[in-house]
Amino acid sequence: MTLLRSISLIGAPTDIGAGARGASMGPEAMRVAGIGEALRARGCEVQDRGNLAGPSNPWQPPVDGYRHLAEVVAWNQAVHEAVYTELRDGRLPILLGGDHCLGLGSISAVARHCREAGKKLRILWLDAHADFNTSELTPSGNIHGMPVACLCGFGPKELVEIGGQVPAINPKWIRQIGIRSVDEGEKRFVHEQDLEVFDMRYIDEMGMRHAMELALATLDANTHLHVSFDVDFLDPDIAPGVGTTIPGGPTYREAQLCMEMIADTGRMASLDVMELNPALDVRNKTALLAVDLIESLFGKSTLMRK
Ligand code: B3U
Ligand code: MN
Ligand code: MN
Repeated sequence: MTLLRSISLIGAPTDIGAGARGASMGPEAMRVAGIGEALRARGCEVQDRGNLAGPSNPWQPPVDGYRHLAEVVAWNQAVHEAVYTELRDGRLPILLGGDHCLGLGSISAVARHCREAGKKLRILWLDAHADFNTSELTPSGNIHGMPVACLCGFGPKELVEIGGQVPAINPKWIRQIGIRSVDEGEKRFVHEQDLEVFDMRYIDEMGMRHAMELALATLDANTHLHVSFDVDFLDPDIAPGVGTTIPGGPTYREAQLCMEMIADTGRMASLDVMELNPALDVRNKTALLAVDLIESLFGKSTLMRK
């Protein structure tokens, strides 16, 4: 299926929530890899809104379990407003990260939009990590390991309140795919909150097709599907340009199938592309791969589909 959509690219050039520097260069690497041209070739109308502005990275240790909390709040507020504005104008926002702490600003805006438009929300979280830490559970204080918990209402007031309603989302709306690195306390919390996780063991045993069939089940014509794509979802052999590589991720073919099955639903209405780190990449190959996968997400396929 081809999605003829009006798309807005929003760059969020920061690594404020990450454990390694460099995701701040992600938006430009995606542009250099041709994201705009690729989407136009799919028949989409594309506006590049340029980059958001925010505080620089002071590279300080955690305070009370959080690194750079004030700066993370400022960046997320900017992301929230930008994503919300595009949705309100009937456009499909693609957030170019930036580290994954910004998923909070993006998804809280999507949730606000869905509340106002009377839509159901389903979130696909493609990631090696569950990103479900809190200040008590985190081994690092890095807020890119916390956005899902914050969206579900577990986190500092300034962050959980960004969308205007607490919690911004219900954990039942999320499906996590590709997970293979979860911290000890985080594991218990994922279980307690009953997150629906298709981890790599599940994908190995049952296949990407079955995982995606379940993750995409019960979508209807009134569902807004949001995809939060942390590039470290992919196996590091094919995607080395991320801050936290975890072996044993989806292969090229598995990732393509995942994207194709999302495209087939015709329901995707917003997208985050996060954690791309050009400082760790090889000749921009991870950005080129991300663009290739995004083409599939927007309906590129080998043959005409029935
Ligand atoms: N769970 C670890 C590592 C991590 C989470 N997200 C990323 N890395 N990219 C943490 O620090 O919370
Ligand atoms: Mn992540
Ligand atoms: Mn990750």
